[in-house]
Formats: sequence, C-alpha cells, structure tokens
Amino acid sequence: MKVFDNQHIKNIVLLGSAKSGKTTLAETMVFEAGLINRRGSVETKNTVSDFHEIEHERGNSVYATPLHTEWRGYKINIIDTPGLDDFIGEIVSSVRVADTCVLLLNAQQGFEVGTELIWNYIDQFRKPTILAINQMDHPKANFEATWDSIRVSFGEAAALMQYPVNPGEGFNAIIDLLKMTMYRFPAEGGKPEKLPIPDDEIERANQLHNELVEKAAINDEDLMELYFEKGNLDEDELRKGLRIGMLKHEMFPVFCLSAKQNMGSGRLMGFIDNVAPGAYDMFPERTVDDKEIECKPDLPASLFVFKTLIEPYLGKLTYFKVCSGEINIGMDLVNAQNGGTERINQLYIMDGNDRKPVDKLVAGDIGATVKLKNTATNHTLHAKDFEVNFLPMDFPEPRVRTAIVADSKSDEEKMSEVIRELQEEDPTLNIQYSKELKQLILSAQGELHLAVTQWRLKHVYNIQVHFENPKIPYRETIQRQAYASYRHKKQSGGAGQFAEVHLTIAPYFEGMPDPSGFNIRHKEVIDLPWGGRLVFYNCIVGGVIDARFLPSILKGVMEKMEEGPITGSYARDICVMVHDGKMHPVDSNDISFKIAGLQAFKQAFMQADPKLLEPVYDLEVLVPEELMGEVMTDLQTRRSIINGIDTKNQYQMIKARTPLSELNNYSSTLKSLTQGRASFIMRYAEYAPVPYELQKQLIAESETITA
Ligand SMILES: Nc1nc2c(ncn2[C@@H]2O[C@H](COP(=O)(O)OP(=O)(O)OP(=O)(O)O)[C@@H](O)[C@H]2O)c(=O)[nH]1
Ligand SMILES: [Mg+2]
Repeated sequence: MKVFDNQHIKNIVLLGSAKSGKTTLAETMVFEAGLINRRGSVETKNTVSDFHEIEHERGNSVYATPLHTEWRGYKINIIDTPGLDDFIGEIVSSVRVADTCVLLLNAQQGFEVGTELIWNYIDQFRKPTILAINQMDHPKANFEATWDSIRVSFGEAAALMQYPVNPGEGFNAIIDLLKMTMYRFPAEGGKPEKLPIPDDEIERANQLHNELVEKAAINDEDLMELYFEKGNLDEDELRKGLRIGMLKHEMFPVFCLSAKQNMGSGRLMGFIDNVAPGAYDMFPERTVDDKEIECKPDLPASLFVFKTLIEPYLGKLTYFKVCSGEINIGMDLVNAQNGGTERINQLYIMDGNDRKPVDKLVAGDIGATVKLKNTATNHTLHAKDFEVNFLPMDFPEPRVRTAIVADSKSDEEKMSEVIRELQEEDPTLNIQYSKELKQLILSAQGELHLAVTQWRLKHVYNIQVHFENPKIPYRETIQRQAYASYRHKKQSGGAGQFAEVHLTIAPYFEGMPDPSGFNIRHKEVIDLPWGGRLVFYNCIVGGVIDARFLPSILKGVMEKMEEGPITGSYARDICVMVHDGKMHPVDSNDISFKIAGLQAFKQAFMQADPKLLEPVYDLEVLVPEELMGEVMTDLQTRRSIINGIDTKNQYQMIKARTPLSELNNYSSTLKSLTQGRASFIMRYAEYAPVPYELQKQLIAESETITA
C-alpha cells in the first residue's frame, strides 16, 4: 500500500439526503481510479461501501463507511454516510473529521429537508463544502430548479462551476466554467472528450464564467486587484480564490454529475486534489483546554476516535483521524479520557469491508485499529508526553423511545450488556432501566434506528427482542392548600406506638414566598431526584412534637411522594407545613411519626385538588410548505399547542409543544405523511397538567391495576 505524505491526502465526506446517490458516487470514484475493476451497484448489493447485510436488506446505507480512492497522485479518503436522519450520529461524526464535505443534491428534488438538516451540521463545524448535483441523467432531472433551490439557501455564496448541456435522458455533456471547456462523455461514462464550447452555448458560458471569476476574486485582496487590472483571472488564480472562499466557509462550488453513468466524477476528484482544502490547511484541532494543535507530521502523535463498530468475528473496530505526528504499529498511546494506555497492534486503511494493513499513518490521515480495550467514540489518544484532549462531538437527543424486552427471560442480562456496548459505539442510542416505570427504555433517532438495533441484536448477538409501548412517567401534584391530621396508635401488648401529626400542604412554585400564617422554625428545600421540589417546614409551637421526630415525619412524606396518592407516580412541587401534633412520653418513636406523617400527607393530598402532570416536549418540524397542512392536522390530533411557524430557507419550521404520550410512532407517521420529506427534533420542555377527562381515565386505569 502506497504511503502518501500529508500534503497529498484529502478527507472528504459524502453527505446528502436519502438516495441522493452517495454510495453510487463512492463506488464510481473508486472504480474510476482503477482500484476495483467492476462497478457494483446498490441494486445488485455489491458496492464497496454498503457491505453490511442490513444495508442489503434495507436498500440504503446504515453506517458511515470509510473507503479511499487515488487520483493523480493524491489519496482521497472518502466517508460514505447514510442519508436518513435515523442515522444522524454517523453523519455528525463523519463531518467532524472531514476536511471537505461533498453535499449531494438529487437533481429531481433539489435542496431537500434532509439536505437542510445535514447542512446545519456542516455549518456548525464550518467545513469547506462542495455541492454536487447528482442524477443529471435521470428523466426527471431539473437542473434549473435545483440550482434555484441552492440559491435560495446559499445566495451568492454558491458558485456554479459547471452546467449540464442536456440534462435528463441522454445526458452526456457538461460545460465547465473554470476550464471553459465542454466535456462530452462516452455512453459508458468515464473519461470525457474535451471539446470547445459550442457556439450556441458560448454566450451563457461566458456570462457564467464572469460571475465565477467575480465570486472567486472577492475572497482575496490581491486577486481583487488582479481582477481589476486584467478584467479576468487565469485558472490558477481562480482555484486560489475558490480555495480561500471554501476555507472561510463563504463559498460553495457547485458541480454537476451522474454517479450512476460515471459522468463527471473524474472532474470532481481533480478539483478535490487541486483545490479542496486538506487536513494540513484546515484550522488547527482545538482541545478542551483551548489549545490548538496543528496537523503536522513532525509533532508528537495524537489521534481522535470518531467512530467504533463491533463487527462479527473481528471485535471492536476503532476508526480515527490522526491529528498530529505519526501513528506506528507497536506504539503505546495514552487515552486522555481515562488515563489508560492502549497499544496499537494493527493499523488499517479501510475500504468498506476490506482492511489493508499498513505500518504507519501520518497526520491528516484516517485509519482504523482493532482490539483497543477502553477507548470509545469521542476519545483522544496521545503520545505519553503530549497531553492533548480534543473537543468531543455533541450528538442530538434521541427522538423515539420504546420499552425493550428479551423474548427469552434468560437473555435479559446479556441483552442489557450488549445494548450498553451498542450505546458506546452509537452515542445517539440510549438505554436506561427505569425504576419508576419498571421497564428497560431504549431511546433512538427513529423507528428505523430502533429496527436496526433489533436486527443487530438478533443477527450479531443472537438475542431476539421485541418492543413494547413505553409507559409515561406521569407526576402528581396539588392545586390548592389543604389540611389533615392523623393519629397513629397501637397499644395492644408489648411496647406501644403513638404519634399524631397535623399538617397543611400547599402547591410549590419557584420563587414563591414562605407561606404566611405559620410559625416557621425550620425550612428544608429538597430537590427531588425525579424533578420538582418538596419544601418541608417545621412549624411546631411549644414543643408538642420533639424536633427529633421531624425527620421521621419527612421520611413518611417522602415515601408517599415516591408513590403518589392518585396513580402511584412520583409527586412534586409541594410545600408541607407540620404545625401541630401530639407525643406520648413512652410510646412515641420514629416509626410511629413516619406512619402518621405519611397518612396525614396522603389525606391532605387527596383534598388539595390533586392533579396529574405529564411530560411535554418542544417539537421543531421542518417541512416543505405544500405539506404543512397534513403535518399541522396530525399535530393537532396529538394535543399539540402550535407555538409558531418560521420560514427557514425554502422550508417551514413548525414549533409545537406536544405531550410525550402523544408522540408514539411520530417519527414513522411523519415519514409516511410526507414521503420522508420532513424531519423533526424534540426537546423535553416541562411537566404540564393532564386534561381532566384523561386524568380520570388514567386514575381509573391505575385503580384497576392496583385492585
Ligand atoms: N439515474 C440515476 N440514478 C442514480 C444516480 N446515482 C444514484 N442513483 C440511484 O439512486 C438510488 C440511490 O442511490 P444510492 O447510491 O444508494 O444513494 P445514497 O445517497 O447512498 O442513499 P442512502 O445511503 O440510502 O442515503 C439507487 O437506486 C441508485 O441507482 C444517478 O446519477 N443517476
Ligand atoms: Mg448510501
């Protein structure tokens, strides 16, 4: 395997909405370079990139797959990412290590909601980006509409590099505005003929070329001067201007191609070689303590782990980018997160399923190793005396939840262990046993993400699981003040028990003053582990209850708060004032006061207009205007409150607040309502009152369960 120096390595990530053609383009780029002699296709399930069985079964990419190609003296590392937002974690981690992103647009659809979502991540990381309009050969390809949709989102920052002469069926020619040449492709694609621009295109080509020159010149003062002097820029000057613009994240070159017909990928690779920024000219990597580490081979070694994957028969594969120095076989590196040492016993360049062993990898390159013990995604490994810890990635919150149950009871323990492993490799999954709900709750990015997890458990780990409806973590609270007293008395034989407690409870809200009319001697504010507060006041006058019994009363109250009086859910946001009671000189003890406290609290609670609360979430749904109606109607059937509608480029963003109990299957419903053309995120907002009728029903249900 040829070793490339860091000036000749480019890391690109193929991104774009589902089915825009990323996997097909990756295959074409590898084939064009002669690294494979037969071009696979997604349909025949034999691409380098989509090699996992689940990808064959589903017909789409599920994992981000690193592979590489070589083009005119450069090594181009490619990460082919999935387009579905169920796999957003794969997208985020790939963008993190990209030097240049290639954002594919489908010429039939233009800039889609999926494109917008992915663009937001690229923009967050401020990565140089090429836009590639793919599927130029498709009978429904519409270059003009796609270009218009790009301009809505990017404005003048989009720089048209090429346009198709004959988009749609029979597509075979592109006019290149940098080289001012027409490329005409043979029927089987591949190497094009270079021809002069035909007379009937020359006027349009000149005008677009001038626009490109102006856009390139704007990025640099020297170029601007040159442009004013000469009225034009030569090819190299144009490249320089484009490169500066890309690095500033202010200019986005736009290419045209047909990945399937192998038309235009060579020109794109040439541009990546000659213009697109590589690791060595990207801004330095930042560390958690705000240091900057430049991508230099002569510094001590460091690497950033962007992904791990457990493969059958192989174990844990760790994918990383070398941030500085050289990584050699046999090297010992320190894990910045846990201080442990990891030995690098193998180094690979990955081409899908194919691992090519290498002895070393230099700064800026991407590779993989196996059998690291305690190293996970987001970890940094570094040479012993070179203490660096690179900024970790933030992953989006899960958007769907389900209860997961092993079909066979004997698999339960193994399943929890395995899911924890899966969670480590995919930080967008979350698994928690809920003591409150008595369910193992699995949260993920979408129903497909859940289905893939279920598939992996079955096919890789031999554990059959099924999903059940997850319960809702309701809360209980009160709406008005109420008083109750309780006397606990047991005097049959042996030591007796006696306690009497009088208390008043009232709703708690943040910033409220202490309740008036009570003689407050002591106040305890308890932040409840399940959210909300309990404020406990000792208002005893004249020593009618000894101060030493107050903690027992509190214990009793807390016990009932943990299993609320109306449905057994946690209670929250309550003030308790203990203001009277009685003791017996012999029979009073802790247990008696705990019982009396619990019972008095329960009785007061039932008279204080108890209320059930449910978790509600803030939703942001990104949707094309023409589908707004359907999406809004569906949201309204889910008891949503619509808080606003914003315009985001060519899309509408609906902001709504929706109860969690109404969000079951939202991800798949939205997909089918909009044919996958909408997306959403959700964030926990607050606990809100459950409507009266529903509360009645829930209380009745819980009474049947406990009866
Ligand atoms: N006509 C035409 N079809 C294409 C082109 N590129 C890809 N396709 C087809 O579009 C479909 C999706 O292609 P993929 O390469 O799997 O797309 P992808 O972006 O990798 O899809 P995901 O990974 O699922 O997001 C397949 O049926 C391809 O054959 C193209 O240039 N022209
Ligand atoms: Mg794909």
